[in-house]
Amino acid sequence: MTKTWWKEAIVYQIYPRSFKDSNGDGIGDLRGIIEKADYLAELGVNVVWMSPHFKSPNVDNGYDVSDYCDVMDEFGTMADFDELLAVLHQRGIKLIIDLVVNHSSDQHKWFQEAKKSKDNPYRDYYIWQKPKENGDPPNDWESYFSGSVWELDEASGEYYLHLFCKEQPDLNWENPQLREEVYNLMRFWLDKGVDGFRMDVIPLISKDWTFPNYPEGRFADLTLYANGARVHEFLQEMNEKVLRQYDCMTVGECFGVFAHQALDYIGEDRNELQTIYHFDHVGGREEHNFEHGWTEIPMLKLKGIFERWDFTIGDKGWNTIYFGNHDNQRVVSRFGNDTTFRVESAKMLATLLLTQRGTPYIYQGDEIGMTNCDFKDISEYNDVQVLNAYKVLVEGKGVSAQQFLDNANQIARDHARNPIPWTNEANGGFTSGTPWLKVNPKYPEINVADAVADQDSVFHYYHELIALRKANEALTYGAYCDLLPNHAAIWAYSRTLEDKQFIIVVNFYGNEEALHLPEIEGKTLLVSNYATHKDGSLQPYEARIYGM
Ligand code: TEU
Ligand code: CA
Repeated sequence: MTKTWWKEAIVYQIYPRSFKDSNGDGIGDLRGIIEKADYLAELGVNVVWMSPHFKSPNVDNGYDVSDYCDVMDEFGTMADFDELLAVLHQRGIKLIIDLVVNHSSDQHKWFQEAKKSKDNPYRDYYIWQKPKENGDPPNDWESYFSGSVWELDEASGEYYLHLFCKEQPDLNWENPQLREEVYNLMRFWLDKGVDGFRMDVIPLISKDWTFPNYPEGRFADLTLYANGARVHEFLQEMNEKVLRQYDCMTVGECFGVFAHQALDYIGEDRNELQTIYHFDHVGGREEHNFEHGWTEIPMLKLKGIFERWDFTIGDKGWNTIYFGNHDNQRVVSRFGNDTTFRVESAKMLATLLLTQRGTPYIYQGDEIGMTNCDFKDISEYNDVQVLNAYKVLVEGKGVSAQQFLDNANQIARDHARNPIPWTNEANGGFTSGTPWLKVNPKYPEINVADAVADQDSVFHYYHELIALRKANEALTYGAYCDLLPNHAAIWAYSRTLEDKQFIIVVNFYGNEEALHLPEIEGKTLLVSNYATHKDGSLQPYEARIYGM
């Protein structure tokens, strides 16, 4: 297997709106990230993925782009961006940015033009369909953000497609001119020196132009939009015309791509993307919605998913490891225990994140063990996903408001978007003004300054593991082997490269567990989230890393 920097990457995801506000308007910005560049260097990460920083009316917080080659007003200027890139590069940190080209904002010049008339040159940049005879939309598809995917444009009498909200019209990738526009904007950023792209919902760019209704039994199965007939042709073209010309990293957000399809995107012989990330362990809409809530995934199933992806990709491609991002709840609240064992379980999850085969992604705030926030009322949320769902389910369908709020308080994306508490001062030191989204009220006890000051904190554990991974190729490239595949509470595996081996053992739950693992005999305990250990058992959420 070839060794490359992006396989050795330890990625830190920044959601700029929530990271650090530098000018008191309550919104995180690029200068705020510049202020904290030393913090990122201290943590030890070597790649930052920054969520969208482009001009946007912010219906979906930047995932609705109105100018791909300019900076969002609230975030600063192009000069700030250039400085941020330089400041990161000076610290040995590469920067990958978001590429959101399944859809644009309805405020983008292209869409504004497209709406003007059916023969406007930009009309075909989007996806228009005539109504059915009775005036209904072309089919029964549902949007990721509730309601039909079709919005009627009164002036022309045609519907346009939007898989997300109506302010995010889908772009028409069948149009070669649109594709050239995308390649040009990619070159614009690459020529500035950015180191690659995280590609938003990239498997959705090729549509089924027959626009069939959902097949029987799969109503509102949103994975059906993925892997369209021409997606690989488009990605190969993008690779040939742009990506191949640069030493850059790509990671596709691959909702609707299952393990058996992964190598079609990332196989080293495919010339498409380098890496993708899947949703198997974070759930689709069936397991995870505002009406019925959320089903916890048993660890046995969880490690099965990781094993399957590792095995399927093998040495023909490269995997991605993550437990959370800006679209999910906080990892310690979701997979760990955010009350009694917050610190222990956050460290246990860090252990799993940073010792598997595949590029790990740390989501901002997880390195200090941030928890979900307590959202009490619909007015406390900002995310269009939860607000739209409230309208459709509570105001439209009669779902009880309390039931909705209980579910939202577990799964809403805003849990990951609460501002980072930098200190124990007012608003966690995130802003001197009024934060755009509530600061988690736990900031007096969970904040960066305290975590950095405390040698036993989650922060220092992340720091230690990052350093260990960087110093040991076996933790990056070593083969993964599950040592207790049938154990329902203990996740234990080896990572082996030539004559180097690490054994990782974690107790995923809060009960003490008996441990029989001959593989650790005679090995040295290198890292653990507990100061003292018992021979034949693991304490709640205990994690250990053994080496030679
Ligand atoms: O996410 C796509 C996506 O599938 C999620 O919005 C999904 O619906 C959600 O995780 C389920 O809870 C990407 C971005 O990451 C997201 O922030 C954007 O809102 C979305 O695309 C549209 O651009
Ligand atoms: Ca600001």
